[in-house]
Amino acid sequence: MQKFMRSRRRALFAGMTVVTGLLAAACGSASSSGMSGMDHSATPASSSMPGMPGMDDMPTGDGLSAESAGFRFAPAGTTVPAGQAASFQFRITGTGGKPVTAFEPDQTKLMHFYLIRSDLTGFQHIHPTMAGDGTWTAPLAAAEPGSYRAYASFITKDATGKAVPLVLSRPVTVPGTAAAAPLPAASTTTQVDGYTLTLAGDRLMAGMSHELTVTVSQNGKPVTDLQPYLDTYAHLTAFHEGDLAFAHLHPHGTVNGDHGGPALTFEAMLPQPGPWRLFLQFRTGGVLHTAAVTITVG
Ligand SMILES: [Cu+2]
Repeated sequence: MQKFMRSRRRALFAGMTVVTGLLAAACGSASSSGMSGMDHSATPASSSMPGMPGMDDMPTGDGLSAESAGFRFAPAGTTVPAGQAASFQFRITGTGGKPVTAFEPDQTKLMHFYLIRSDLTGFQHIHPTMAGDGTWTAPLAAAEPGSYRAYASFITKDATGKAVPLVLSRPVTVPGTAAAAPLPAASTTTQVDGYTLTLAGDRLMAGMSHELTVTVSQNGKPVTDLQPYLDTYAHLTAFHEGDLAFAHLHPHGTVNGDHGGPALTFEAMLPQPGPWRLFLQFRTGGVLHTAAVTITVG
């Protein structure tokens, strides 16, 4: 059996077969060893390209700025109460601080909102609703105490009518005693709700585009009844350990009914080297599943 070291230099997906499933994304487990907070930031946030249309016009960059291309992520507050459902309100402001109310659908939604804790636990992916005045409300599930980052991913238009895809983010605090969970070791497999997901592909290098294949199985059999979720068979977001840089991995192919799987192919372009936590969401039988796995980018 292969052992997985969290080395940045080795090939992660080199055709290895791994049988061990492991997933422990629970908050508050064990001690806080080896966890780097948000202030650990050896990597500059300069790899983002604000306003640059990406593949399929999807938002690009590392998502670490609160402001880009004249647009700003403006939360009503940056503190969220611990341990209870809460509303997170924000606006996207443009020229002169005016709230933006015109957005373009991206993967069927006008706004995608994400929350992640500094130890890469506590993932939330929400589709907020917008009031007429441009105030978005995201219904958050209960969050454990800690330092978080909140991200707004959307497509709006500039003054010339050109589509501007953006991911903007800000730190958010959930008050209380925070117990950080150590990041699970890098792996090519993970499990959720009885499904096993296996990752395959070339060694991922920072800033380069790679194909990443995720194969879904259940009890050793290929799964072929994935249902569309947000116009795709799987939604994959990734967060970088330390600075919490954000990446959305673009799926290949089109959806055709409830027949997705077993193999899903993504275009993986992760802007920074080091450990990333991947959150892969897929739907079967009307239920949304969220799997998590750590990968290392060279
Ligand atoms: Cu979304």
